[in-house]
Amino acid sequence: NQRGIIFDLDGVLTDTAHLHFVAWQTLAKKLNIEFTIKNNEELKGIDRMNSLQYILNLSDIKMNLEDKHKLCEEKNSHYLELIKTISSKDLFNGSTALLTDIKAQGIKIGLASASKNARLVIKNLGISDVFDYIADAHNIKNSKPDPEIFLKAAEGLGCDPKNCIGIEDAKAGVSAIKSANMKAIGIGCSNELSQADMVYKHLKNLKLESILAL
Ligand code: B16
Ligand code: MG
Repeated sequence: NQRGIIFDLDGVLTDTAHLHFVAWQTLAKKLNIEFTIKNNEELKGIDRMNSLQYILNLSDIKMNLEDKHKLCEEKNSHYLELIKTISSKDLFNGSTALLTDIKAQGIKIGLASASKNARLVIKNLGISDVFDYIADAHNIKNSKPDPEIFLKAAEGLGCDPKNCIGIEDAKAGVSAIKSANMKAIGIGCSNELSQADMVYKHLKNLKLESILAL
């Protein structure tokens, strides 16, 4: 009955959303598409290609797949430049304490991130060693809200999904956790994340005792 806690990365342990925003907005400007911070909210948890498609849908631009891949590459090179500056000081308050408490209880820790850059981000944050298993956009086929990434993480941890708890900041992510038959903790706005079993405004408000009481 091994227990596991599976973390989303962007928006749960650190805030890379503003860096994704800078990179997408630069690209949108080039295409003459207006892309706002509010639009960016919709991209949380959404993979790269689907994010580009969302932006193109704000205009009437039609594009072939090859060109879309080129634009994804371009956005990603910019994003890679931006995440070079990330370090442990970018971890959200409370993350290190929570991760340490979980480890001390012998509970497995997994990562379920839609980002292909997840390994690089956790390396820069200095928390690579914390994770017993990493599921990211490289080892799954269907993106959130499909449960695949959380199921993959549970399997990798050697845990039954019913003994796992997922933590997410995105609506699509919370849906993915619930479809995987796990308990879901939302980080952010309770109206937005109403599908979650409990919601905290910030990770620092979340304590291990509350997670285990779920
Ligand atoms: P990349 P998460 C997601 O990460 C981000 O929330 C989302 O905004 C981003 O588009 C996606 O990763 C893909 O990222 O272009 O780096 O592969 O929240 O699932 O950790
Ligand atoms: Mg997220």
